[in-house]
Amino acid sequence: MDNLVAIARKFKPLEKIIDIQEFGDGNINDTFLVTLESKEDKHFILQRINSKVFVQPELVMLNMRTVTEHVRQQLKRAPLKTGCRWEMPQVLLTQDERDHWLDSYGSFWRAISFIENSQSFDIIKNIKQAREVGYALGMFHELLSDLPPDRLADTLEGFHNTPRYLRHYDTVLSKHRARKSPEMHYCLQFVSKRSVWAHVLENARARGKLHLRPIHGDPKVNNIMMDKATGQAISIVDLDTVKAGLVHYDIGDCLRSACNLTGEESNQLETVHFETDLCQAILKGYFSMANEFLTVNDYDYLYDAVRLIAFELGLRYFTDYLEGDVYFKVKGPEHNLVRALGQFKLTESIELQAPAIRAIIRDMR
Ligand code: GN1
Ligand code: MG
Repeated sequence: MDNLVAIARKFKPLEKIIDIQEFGDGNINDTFLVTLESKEDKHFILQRINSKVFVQPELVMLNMRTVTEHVRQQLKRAPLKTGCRWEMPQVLLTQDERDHWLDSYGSFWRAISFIENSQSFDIIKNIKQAREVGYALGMFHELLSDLPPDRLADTLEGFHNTPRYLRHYDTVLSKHRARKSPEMHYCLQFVSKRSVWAHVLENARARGKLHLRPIHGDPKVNNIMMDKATGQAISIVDLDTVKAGLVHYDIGDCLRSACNLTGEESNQLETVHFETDLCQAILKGYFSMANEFLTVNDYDYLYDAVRLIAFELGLRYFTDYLEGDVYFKVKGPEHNLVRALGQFKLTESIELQAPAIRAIIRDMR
């Protein structure tokens, strides 16, 4: 704690720190909420970046600053309607104006503003919230739609490139010698049956049907902040994976996380189900903002996107389980296996409801 206070002071040397608590349940970085005595900005977020995952964390900061500055300029040019609140998390600087601080162990620390009077949810409570979640992602894409994607550094090579995850999985599997449980056999078969289809988005990109744009990379439901008083979505946080990608990765990730009322950390695998009414509300919210920049081809791949990102996350969890939990933080030896099974059940539920999901997407055009 003393150490954390000293680190927090690097970013707010003049304010009295009254509390520091672990915050959220991110799978990669270590996150803390710092409470200040100050009357205005009472909180900020302090994070230690996992530099095994983000090997050039200074580029992560650069991307964050590029994106937040772009949105600031954009909102200055075209302010939102009155009554609409939209905030971007801001990078806080140290006294000597750096966007991070390296401690004596070489850990990379950074501080981000906290969106006051807001909350996020791991599991959506109603249709109105679903619409707000979609609206937030649409707003984010819309605000960045004129930022050239090559202005953003590639901070995580291969992120959401499913064929690349499959290649890594094959390598890991070829070295795996331990006995395989029935659950593992289920996962092995599950992946093998879908490994050809899993190239769908990257193939479309290679054929020039889909194009790179600035994306969030991790717009899961609990990264969307809602105003505590109005319930309106007002921000999307966790900008670590902002970089060039397909908007399909974002739409797929948002839907796979928000339409699963069991949540991705539950072991109640038999209740995992993809909720199409939530999917419809999220897409309505999304398209209320994001109609302008999408092409006909973009719509054609939306069903595959939601199926693929659920499958891909299952594959990433399962690979990490086989590899000995080297990427995602875990609470026990079977944690990544249970998470993988959850995402594969969700993929199955999406597949079983394909006609309904495709019809919902068709109605959005
Ligand atoms: C990781 O750490 P967190 O929770 O923000 C992961 C995402 C996954 C997510 C699943 C850089 O995000 O891709 O969808 O876990 N982030 C990275 O909960 O791999
Ligand atoms: Mg994240």
